[in-house]
Amino acid sequence: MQKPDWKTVKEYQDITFKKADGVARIAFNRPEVRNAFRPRTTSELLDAFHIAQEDTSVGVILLSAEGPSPKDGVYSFCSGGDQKARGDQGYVGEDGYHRLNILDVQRLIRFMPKAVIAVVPGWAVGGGHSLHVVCDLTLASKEHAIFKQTDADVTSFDGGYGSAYLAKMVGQKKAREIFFLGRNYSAQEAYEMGMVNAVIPHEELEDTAFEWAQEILAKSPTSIKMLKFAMNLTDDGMVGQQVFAGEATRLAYMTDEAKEGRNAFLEKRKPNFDKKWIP
Ligand code: S0N
Repeated sequence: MQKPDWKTVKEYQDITFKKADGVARIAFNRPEVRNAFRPRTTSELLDAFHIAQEDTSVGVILLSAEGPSPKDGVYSFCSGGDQKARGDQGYVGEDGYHRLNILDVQRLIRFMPKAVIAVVPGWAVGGGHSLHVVCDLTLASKEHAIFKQTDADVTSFDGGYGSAYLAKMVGQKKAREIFFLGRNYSAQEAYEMGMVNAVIPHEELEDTAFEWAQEILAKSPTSIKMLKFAMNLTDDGMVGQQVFAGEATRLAYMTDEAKEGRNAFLEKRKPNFDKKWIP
């Protein structure tokens, strides 16, 4: 098994961000609160994901978590919105404004032109559960991963990808059970429902995620991007069409027709498209 030689890309307070051999690893780093996210965490995530998106040497992103908790040794992926950062009008940032922007993070993952793998070492709860749902693949620790939806316990609910897209993934009845009852599900149960790709012995989880990433990196980057956007399209409406069609336009730019269109305009003449209406 190839061992990654992780190098820090940028230092943050609430997350870590490393990369090795074409793989970026962005990880929650508040294990003492089960990796709950506060406004600072979400802005750091947005920054790191933007950097990973723009970095042409990165082809796959792992969304993982540091841990276990120094307090009690418990592992977690993410326990959702930090309830201690929640004022009477919502989650309060250090600037005093009510914001969380976790949905911006979800959209970045969803529209990321690269595969994003959720690596779940422990609790995936509330908004943390929704984040694994929106990732392209999920790998879970056999011994420690627990999947749970508490949104309806704390009146902080995700009515978008976290619930509606989950229902497409595991079926309507199961998704309603997950949200309405808020039970704990093991990695194996999550796998059987279809929301986890593989259940991995805890000690091998990170290396296995890196290995899956290497397998994806061996594929054609354009194919991975177009397949991801094609699979997103039907659930994302006009925005899904926009994202997919934008890539079709990018490919069209590479044709002789496109060069002729641009040159004709710049040279102030009529374009000669050498009309071949290829079937
Ligand atoms: C994760 C749980 C099940 C773990 O239980 P366990 O192992 O018994 O540990 P605890 O003793 O409960 O916790 C250990 C320490 O960690 C703190 N902590 C845990 N989770 C959080 C949290 N989410 N926020 C703040 N602190 C947390 C505990 O307080 C404890 O600390 P100490 O030792 O100091 O007491 C269990 O912990 C649990 O159920 N946690 C809460 C899970 C939860 O309800 N999360 C919020 C759910 N909602 C969202 O995430 C919504 C997200 C969102 O923001 C959003 C989504 C869609 C649309 C809009 C929004 C938006 O608001 O912007």
